[in-house]
Amino acid sequence: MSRTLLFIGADERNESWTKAFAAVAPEIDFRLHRAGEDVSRVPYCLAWKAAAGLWPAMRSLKIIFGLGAGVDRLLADPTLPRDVPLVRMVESELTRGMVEYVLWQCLFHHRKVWELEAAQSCAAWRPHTYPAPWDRTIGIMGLGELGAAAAEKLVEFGFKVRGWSRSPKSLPKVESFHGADQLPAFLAASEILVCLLPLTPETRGILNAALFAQLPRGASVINAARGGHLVEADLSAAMASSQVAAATLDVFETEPLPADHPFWATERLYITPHNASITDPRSAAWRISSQIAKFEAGEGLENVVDRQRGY
Ligand code: NDP
Ligand code: OXD
Repeated sequence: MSRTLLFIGADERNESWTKAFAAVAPEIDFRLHRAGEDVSRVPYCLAWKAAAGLWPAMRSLKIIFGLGAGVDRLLADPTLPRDVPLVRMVESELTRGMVEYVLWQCLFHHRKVWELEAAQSCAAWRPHTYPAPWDRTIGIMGLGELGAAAAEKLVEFGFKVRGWSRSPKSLPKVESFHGADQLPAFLAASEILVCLLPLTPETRGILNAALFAQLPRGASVINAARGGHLVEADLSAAMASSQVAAATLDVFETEPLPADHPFWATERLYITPHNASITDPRSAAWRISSQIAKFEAGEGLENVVDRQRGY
């Protein structure tokens, strides 16, 4: 069987991916996609999104590997083959990077760094107090690959951690909530709310006015999942009324965030450019090549997206 893996990435990291596969998985015939080439016999591809007409042209596909942990963009394409397994990205460096981001931002909001910024801007020596981590509750929406790893790290730091997922979970020292019925109870004590949900029809727009109103007054919101989770105007209103004191957003409905977007100038709203975590080509090449080897040996694939659930 041909082991061609077509890379449909179209980003400035093409060279890193080529080098990673050459170093880690030389048995894979890794090729960068070129417009107009014959793709009818390609068995494997690694994609973030494909140009119009490309999916139907790939008639021999056996596995589609998603370049990201989130597959909402791929699933939104009605031409994506429905009968080919879609494997999302799960790799140790992507998880480590997200844990680092969540810890960094939770500590930032826990210590209310904006108070220091305000004091420094007028050369004022103004020591402010903050609770111990065990008196601070962090709520994580989504207790999957990334949310569970982030929760574990926050627990290690001594925070009170609670998580919300679709199905019940049992994680050491994490108070778990699940389903729509338990969302209000989960939110009621979440002083720092972290969103690590996949974007699905059920979760689109979940970070909205009704949700912000259920948080403790002066809460912080961190969205590292997808821009589509957030109703932007609702966050602006919640921050204007101080119901939400501060926020960090890594993801946006429109990316790059337009230069004239009001978020750039919103006080206590911190922006990172969708780089909370980044897939590592070497670690990903290793994961993908081992999945291909297992698949060819007749073994099952891991991290296959459930098309019904949308993640
Ligand atoms: P997983 O699929 O492993 O986890 C998803 C979690 O969300 C699960 O716990 C799932 O519940 C829960 N969930 C899904 N739908 C609902 C719902 N309707 N109500 C309650 N809980 C729900 O995903 P990952 O942890 O790997 O990734 C999460 C997201 O992070 C990705 O989809 C992507 O959008 C984003 N991401 C962002 C990056 C960035 O740089 N900003 C980098 C990587 C990912 P259950 O466990 O019960 O199924
Ligand atoms: C992802 C991302 O989903 O980088 O992996 O956003």
